[in-house]
Amino acid sequence: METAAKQLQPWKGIINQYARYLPVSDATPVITLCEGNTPLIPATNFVEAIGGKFELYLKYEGLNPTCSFKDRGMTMAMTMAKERGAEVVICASTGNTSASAAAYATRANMKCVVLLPNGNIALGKLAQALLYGATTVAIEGNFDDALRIVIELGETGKVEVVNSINPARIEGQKTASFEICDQLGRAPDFHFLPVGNAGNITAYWKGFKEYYSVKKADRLPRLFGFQAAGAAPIVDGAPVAQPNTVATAIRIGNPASWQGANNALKESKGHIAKVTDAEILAAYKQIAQTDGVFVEPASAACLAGLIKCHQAGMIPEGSVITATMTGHGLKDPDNAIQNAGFEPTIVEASKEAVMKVIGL
Ligand code: AN7
Repeated sequence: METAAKQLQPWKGIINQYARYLPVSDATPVITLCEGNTPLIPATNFVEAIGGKFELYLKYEGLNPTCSFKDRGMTMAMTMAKERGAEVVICASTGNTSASAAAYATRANMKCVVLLPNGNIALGKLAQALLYGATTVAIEGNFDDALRIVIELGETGKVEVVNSINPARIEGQKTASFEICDQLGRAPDFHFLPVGNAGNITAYWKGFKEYYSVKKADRLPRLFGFQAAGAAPIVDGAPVAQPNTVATAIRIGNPASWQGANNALKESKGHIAKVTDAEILAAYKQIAQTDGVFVEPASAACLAGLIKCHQAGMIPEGSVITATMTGHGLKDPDNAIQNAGFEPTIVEASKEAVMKVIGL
């Protein structure tokens, strides 16, 4: 049916935009919330503040429909699930995957079950899963426990797993690399991103390689990934039994796409390192207060990493760097309020009282 929206809105989501690079056909029932097309924001003040002589662009994935990069993978996973006739989807999540799965399942008229680590989910993400109407199960364990249970449930054949072990997720998420190249008019020299379950670093590398192979990009970037110090299995070379970090999104001790991350790092001559919670929170505050970009702590992990790499002299002058800001800062209002360094000043409701407080 010809609809008014066809005229009004040129961007119809990542599957429509990049169909030729995705495993879809004209008959595929696309489940979309018009995700993707997120801005690539120059972070000039941040670069100046850290004394950098390079260009930094933030791929602000917090502006996706459920406010994280997960929507790129979820439009594909849910579309494939629908095409196969699935009725129930399930995922384990540190929060963002569950928010995205819940929203896309609703659009697909599918039932959605999400398993969350009890007490370790940012408030906004929990609010999303509940409001979109997912069956929300908080397990007394961590993300790794939840993912193990989800994989076991998937083996029953009664539910469709939409975690990034589902290859459709990686296919969707690789479109962020395409967009970066399209927006920059070239590929970056370095791409920085946080690493948790390692699906995204796997997907970005796949995307950059595919775009390079069809000559849509002129070079291959080096991928630089960062884990939180208390949840750094890939850096440490062994699973972490009790992962812990203020960046709950990446509180993961046994990443499902470990091999994919290793590949990306090796093939791109990349680098993976860990950053402390203090470094994450400092970068989190800095990018908000220098450039007005509000991200969640996990996203800031890669900026903390960039600061360290710059200080270690690892970034050549004139480099073009992109970094994925994986999730919106409003996902985690508790951390924002605790770490802003500012509090509202309460005064009586008069002009004089306000003038006194603001120093006029
Ligand atoms: C904001 O939602 O794993 O390395 O269950 O939410 O691809 O796992 C979230 C991961 C980075 C890490 N930043 O990406 C989940 C989940 C944010 C995230 C990551 C996540 P991956």
